[in-house]
Amino acid sequence: TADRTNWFRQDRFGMFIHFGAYSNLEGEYPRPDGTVCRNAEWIKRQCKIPTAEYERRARSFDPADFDAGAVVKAAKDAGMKYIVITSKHHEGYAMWPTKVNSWNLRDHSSFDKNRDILAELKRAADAAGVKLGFYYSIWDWHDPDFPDPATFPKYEKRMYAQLKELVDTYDPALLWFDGEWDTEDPHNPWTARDGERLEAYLRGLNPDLVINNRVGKRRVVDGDYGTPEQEIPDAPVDGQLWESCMTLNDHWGFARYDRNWKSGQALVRNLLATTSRSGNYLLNVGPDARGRVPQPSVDRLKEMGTWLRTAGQG
Ligand code: JFZ
Repeated sequence: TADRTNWFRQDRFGMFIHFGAYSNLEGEYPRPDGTVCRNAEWIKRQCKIPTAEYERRARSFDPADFDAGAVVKAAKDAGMKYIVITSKHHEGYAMWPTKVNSWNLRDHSSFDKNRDILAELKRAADAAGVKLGFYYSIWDWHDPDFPDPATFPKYEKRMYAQLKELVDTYDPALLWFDGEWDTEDPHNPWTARDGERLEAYLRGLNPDLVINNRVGKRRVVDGDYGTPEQEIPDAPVDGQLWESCMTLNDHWGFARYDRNWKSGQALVRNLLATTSRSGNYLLNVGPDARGRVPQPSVDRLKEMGTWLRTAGQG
């Protein structure tokens, strides 16, 4: 563990990217009755959007302005050393051309069929010396085999196949699991044993993969590091490595109505509070429907980088 997490202990500061079919709605679902339901990456669930309607809305998803070079530059200018992008969030939509199903950015969108944003990010990140990792949700709202314990093994097989695609195709440095928890959804069949098995499988694919603890149900013993969310703990739990993830405003995915941006000063304070307690800081941006990182996010990242480069010099 000590060896494979060396870079992670060094790098300290990363960019989280929440980007999916939900981004195409930009946080708003106009209901048939004329009211508007607001959410971000949970919009399908929270606004009870019927699957057929959600699929219809994903058809027009065309993030043509996604610019991997600009994303990596924004991260690098901020002082970030690694990037973790959602390869598949709870909605089940794959952001790469998976062969496992057609619920993905190549086969179910209006996006250029020759583009692959994960490949673009990988290339740009490699060129800039920035590491790339993937968020992957175990919980899947789209796959009909997920919620039924009788069919769950079929889903699990597809999940393993998708993860193998990700590891083989993009050689990620890190995997960030999520959706392993017991939610209000009584149908999350993920067990402690499933987590152990998955982690062992991934270690077999690539022993250097850094994996977060949400791969399993046991939090402290599963994976390489803990993941407190939107909070900075006082001290590590049981000596475990940890990484605190936070957003720049109040949402992970893009929400056009959310202008509650944290100040550059507050962000620097959070970064220092985290790193001074031996934690990593993973700070989120949510690109819009066209794939652009919102300007207020870019501005704040720039401010952080400027502060980091000039602190104590002025
Ligand atoms: C999850 C997702 O549901 C959310 O959309 C986002 O991706 C975030 C980074 O992760 O939300 C969580 C996950 C774990 C906890 C709470 C919210 N938790 O452990 O308390």
